[in-house]
Amino acid sequence: MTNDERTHDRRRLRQFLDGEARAAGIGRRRLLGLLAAAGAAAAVGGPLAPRAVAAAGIVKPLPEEHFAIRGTNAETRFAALRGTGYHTPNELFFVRNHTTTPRLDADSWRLRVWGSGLAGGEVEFDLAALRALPAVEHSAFVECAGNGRSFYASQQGETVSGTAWTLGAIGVARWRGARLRDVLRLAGVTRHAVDVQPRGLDAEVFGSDGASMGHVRRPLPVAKALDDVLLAYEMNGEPLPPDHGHPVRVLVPSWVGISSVKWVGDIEVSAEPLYSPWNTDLYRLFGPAHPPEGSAPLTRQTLKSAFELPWEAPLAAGREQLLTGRSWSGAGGVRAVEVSTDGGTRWRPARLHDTPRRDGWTRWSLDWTPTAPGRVELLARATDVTGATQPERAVFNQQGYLFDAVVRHPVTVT
Ligand SMILES: Nc1nc2c(c(=O)[nH]1)N[C@H]1C(S)=C(S)[C@@H](COP(=O)(O)O)O[C@H]1N2
Ligand SMILES: [Mo]
Repeated sequence: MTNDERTHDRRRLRQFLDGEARAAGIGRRRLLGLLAAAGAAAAVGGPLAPRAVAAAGIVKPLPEEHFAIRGTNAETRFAALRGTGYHTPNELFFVRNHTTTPRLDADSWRLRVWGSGLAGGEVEFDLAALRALPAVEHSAFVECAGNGRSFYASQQGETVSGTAWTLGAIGVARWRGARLRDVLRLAGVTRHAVDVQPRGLDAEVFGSDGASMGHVRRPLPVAKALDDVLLAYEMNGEPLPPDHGHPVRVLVPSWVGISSVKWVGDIEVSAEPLYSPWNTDLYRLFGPAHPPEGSAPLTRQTLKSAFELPWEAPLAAGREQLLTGRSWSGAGGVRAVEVSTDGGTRWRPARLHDTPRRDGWTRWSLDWTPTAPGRVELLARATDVTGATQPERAVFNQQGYLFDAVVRHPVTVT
């Protein structure tokens, strides 16, 4: 194998780890080939080892008890959220990076707003200009569209591409910043504008055959951009941390995480529809249940529930356990949660600790005294304010987005 080929294979393996398998056109069989080509050393301890990649790419500490490392990404362990309160502490918040966290200087940072949807030319903002605008605080989740993806394989026997998240690619924070609406108005947005496309200052992303996909960017319809979108510079009362977009990120409440572009450097305002890999090949639904060109670009997140318990948690028989968890929906607040401790035969309502909160989650709990030792599957099923309830099975799509089915969480009664 030539050096070039090896570099190419490593890059493609890295893309797979980054969750870009479909963009890179890597199937399962090809992945196995790539793993073999990269060599056992790379797979277990070399430069491609997930921990080494993440250590190089994510700034904050990633203790084993708080995070599972997945390629360039770090998934929050749900068990670590127990007792942490409503908002996810910044140090526990999951990180999803297409490449690596850039170190940007807030003083020299500028936001350029430009494009055919403006009345005049390009307008530039610095951080002081954003801070001078009315500040808005919005409590909202950021959740990856692929959160829960691993359950397509483990529960439904379906092969999908992308980062094999369990349920921890979500966090809820208090975001504070300027309204995108105010910035667009100041920049002279016209009634001809249709799409608004923020772009990140992190490194370019490489797609199939090593071709650049450019910087992370995804068009947002102007109606959403003028509604509740923020240019956030604070997260839970602190300046935005490096991994979450310092100094400024876009925050698009209730929508798939990719919309909330981190490290935003410019925003194109366009009188024509815009396209990027992140609203064409990626972040649409492909598969037998969907049109050949894929679904419309994804917008709102779906309905999910998670227990704040380790996978295979040991629980003592004959002792009362307080089961806790969280449920959330992109369609509105969660108004009811039922829990089954017998694999799905009988369901009991959980106690809710939050009123239904749009763009947020509802914490819940339930007492349970396991009787006989053995393996038990715990299930939690949420209903949101629209009346939607989590189904038993999620509708397949090739990239494993928007998993919404009830997850079967195994515990071991001892
Ligand atoms: N510039 C940039 N913005 C980005 C990304 C990225 O890699 N680069 N990842 C996106 C994805 S896929 C998700 S799910 C969220 C994750 O936000 P977090 O890392 O703050 O949790 O950021 C989005 N914004
Ligand atoms: Mo994501």
